[in-house]
Amino acid sequence: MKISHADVFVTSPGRNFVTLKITTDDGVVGYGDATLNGRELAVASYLRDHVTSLLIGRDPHRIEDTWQYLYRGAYWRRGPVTMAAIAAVDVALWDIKAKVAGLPLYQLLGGASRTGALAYGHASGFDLEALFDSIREHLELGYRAIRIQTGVPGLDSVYGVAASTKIGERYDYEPAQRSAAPSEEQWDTRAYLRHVPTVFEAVRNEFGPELPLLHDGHHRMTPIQAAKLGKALEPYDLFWLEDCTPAENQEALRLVRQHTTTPLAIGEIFNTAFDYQTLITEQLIDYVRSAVTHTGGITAMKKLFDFAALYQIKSGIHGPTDISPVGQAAALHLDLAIHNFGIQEYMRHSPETLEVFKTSYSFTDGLLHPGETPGLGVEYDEQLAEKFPYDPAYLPVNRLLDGTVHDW
Ligand code: GCO
Ligand code: MG
Repeated sequence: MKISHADVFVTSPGRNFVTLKITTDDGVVGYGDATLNGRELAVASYLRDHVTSLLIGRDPHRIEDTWQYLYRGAYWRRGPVTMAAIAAVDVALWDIKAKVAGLPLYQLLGGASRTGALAYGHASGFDLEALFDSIREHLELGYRAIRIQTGVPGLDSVYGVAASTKIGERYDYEPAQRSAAPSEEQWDTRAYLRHVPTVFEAVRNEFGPELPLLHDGHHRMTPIQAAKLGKALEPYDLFWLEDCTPAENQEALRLVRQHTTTPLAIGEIFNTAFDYQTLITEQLIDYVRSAVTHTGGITAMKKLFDFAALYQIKSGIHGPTDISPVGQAAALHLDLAIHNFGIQEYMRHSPETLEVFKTSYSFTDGLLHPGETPGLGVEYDEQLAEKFPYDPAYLPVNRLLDGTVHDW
């Protein structure tokens, strides 16, 4: 068996996605997600201009060898563009291998360790009333764990707070405004730090102590600010506080950890296990947030989770709507199979996205399941995809009130 074709598709059914399709000489097709929000065309070019021709004629079953060939062979290692491209090849090859075996992919990863993957959804609202409506709507949909983001008094908009709280209306809200140039938002950390604990107090009073609640700090705090927030949120028993600092400086998490028992999750912008080395070996975090799509695919993620498991650190795979249904399906197969599963982010794609990508995963009583279709269980409708051409769209830029550019 040999790879005979490798094609890259860019489409925008509601938002932009990059998909790699690998075809074998006996007609088996595998898909991989190569979407990097706001930098989609860079990954498409990396694949088209530097990778697809290298794949032709290779044995699709040699997944580890192909991974090493692309990672080491390029000489230039790591980085989001490279690792998204490698991830797309890796996931497409796993899709092919599982289809040839006639098994859903999770069976090749060791089989199911659980009946389904606990998912969390994004509730948000600019004020408490809108937030409570959004939480209720998520509970009605069956979510058993919920991320909470709100507006901050004095700021006009905050990234992560949906323009409409109604799922389906403008639920697919990222970037906040889709436009050819990034929109600009304002930020005030002191106002945020004062406000967030009051929101969690109100949510606990309204919804009780049991519901697992999560919060995303989006890299906006310094270590001492993050320590202060983690400590202030302890009475509200968070499932996790995410991306409290820009964790390129892994050592910074020592300070946060010394001050708070609020569980910490980090890693959606990381792309290799090396980004976690100190965080994991010193047990400075509780959850690994990498996306399969941005961290080298299933091969690399399985190793990363096995490494994390040695330190009782669990998974919390990144699953926003800028991960395509192909990337989301890959995550669900891992979630079902690995022992140290924690939780899976699940934002739900728009109806247009789900017409282009036909999925076989399901969401029942708060649990996701990848389904029993051989392979990943996702089909890509090329003809329909062509009707949704690439639409330049950027994530926002954040500025402090004095104009200084800040993390968003
Ligand atoms: C999350 C994230 C996302 C990112 C987005 C950027 O926790 O889901 O923070 O919403 O901002 O994936 O492309
Ligand atoms: Mg996040």
